[in-house]
Amino acid sequence: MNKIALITGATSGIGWATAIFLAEEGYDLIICGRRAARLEELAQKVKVNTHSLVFDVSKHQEVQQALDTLPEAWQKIDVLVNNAGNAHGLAALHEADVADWEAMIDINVKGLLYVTRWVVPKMVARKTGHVVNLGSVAGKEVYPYGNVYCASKHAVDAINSGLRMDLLGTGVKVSQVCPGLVETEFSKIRFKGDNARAEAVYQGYDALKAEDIADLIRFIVTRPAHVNIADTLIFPSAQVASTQVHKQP
Ligand code: 8X3
Repeated sequence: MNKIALITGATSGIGWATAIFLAEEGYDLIICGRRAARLEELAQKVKVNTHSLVFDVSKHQEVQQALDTLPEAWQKIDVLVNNAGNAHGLAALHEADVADWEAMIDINVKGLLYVTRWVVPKMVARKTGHVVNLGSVAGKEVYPYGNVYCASKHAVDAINSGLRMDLLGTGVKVSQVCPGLVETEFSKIRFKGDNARAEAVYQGYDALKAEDIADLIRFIVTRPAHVNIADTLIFPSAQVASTQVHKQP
């Protein structure tokens, strides 16, 4: 049996591209998300064995129940890519929608924890494994109106470091990928379908593509056993910080 990678949020963007790149590396894939039809489409596209799990990462019971259905052979997960996550809204904290906060904390933080809590004990038992967490530049700095999204990604940053410390000596590696501006569904979700506003985020420069991040994840998981890329920050060349982007008119 090939090595196995489990990818959350595999229905689009970075998760989708990572599934394709890890399949190219010969990984069998457990692809997870809420949209069954998209997982089906992805399963058809890759040339490796796949197992699709449809669940909402923010619901602890759903996460556990879905993962518990994995056949024994599929439970030997070598790589966990904690990719599921999004921004909801961009607003001053005192004016923001509480439901947006709930979504970001539940998905970006608690969802990542739920999946990790299920997968990592099995990695520890096998003395091998690699967790790759999708952080963000928003986990390294704060930008105006980003408040709770930035807090959720700062939490991922802390969880990433804490998990690496807790797993010292177990044979399980922990890495973080922190992208800047990547052109995916990210802004469409943040701006709740206001596509003109979402598209404007990526205009006037060459934004990163989902494949650029997937390529970095592929690099990270294909290093030799003695090498752990603990953390990475990846920007488009036209960006140097969350609020500093060189745009052509
Ligand atoms: C995505 C980066 O700057 O759009 O996490 O929030 S940013």
